[in-house]
Amino acid sequence: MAARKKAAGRKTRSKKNPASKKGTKKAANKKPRVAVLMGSKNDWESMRAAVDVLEGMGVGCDARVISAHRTPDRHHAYVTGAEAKGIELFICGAGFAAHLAGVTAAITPLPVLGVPLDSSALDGLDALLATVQMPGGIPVATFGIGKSGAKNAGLFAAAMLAGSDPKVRKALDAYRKKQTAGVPDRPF
Ligand code: AIR
Repeated sequence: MAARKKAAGRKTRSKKNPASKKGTKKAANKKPRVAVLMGSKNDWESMRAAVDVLEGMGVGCDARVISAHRTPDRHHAYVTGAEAKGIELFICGAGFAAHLAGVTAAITPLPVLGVPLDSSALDGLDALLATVQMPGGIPVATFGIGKSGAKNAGLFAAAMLAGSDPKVRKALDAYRKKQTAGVPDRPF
């Protein structure tokens, strides 16, 4: 809820691609391989963590505000047309009754990574259960609640792409190395 207040006060980004401004320019310049969908522009504060990680590794993202509930036609048109445009996987973040990842997985054979967001009075527990509890047959790989879940979804997406892309593999190895080097021996 603190996050919600923060989100309410910040500037919004381009409706078409919230990643199109400063700090996330590379994502807009590269041919997108990962679609990062979110149910509301207010989710960007969390979901940009996925975009930041991926574009930091040179992977283009297409960040979109698409709601399974509020914009079902936009959702269907985008998801069904994504593979033809070069999208290889989806990261979907939503709060409340978060059906975005599940409904996306229902209409695409591409892998769907789900991020439950803590935008409701239940702090994301509702979104976690809605995202993770998919009926057998339509999988959604579900991550932790909120920004850290979005970051891990980005890293997981990079790991998936790294299997067939040596450049992404190299970037992922470098990311890990830097992270390890940044952990101090002592807390003071
Ligand atoms: N949401 C939007 N459409 C369907 C869902 N589940 C989610 C958004 C956001 C929350 O509802 O993902 O986290 C509240 O959206 P808003 O726009 O009211 O802030």
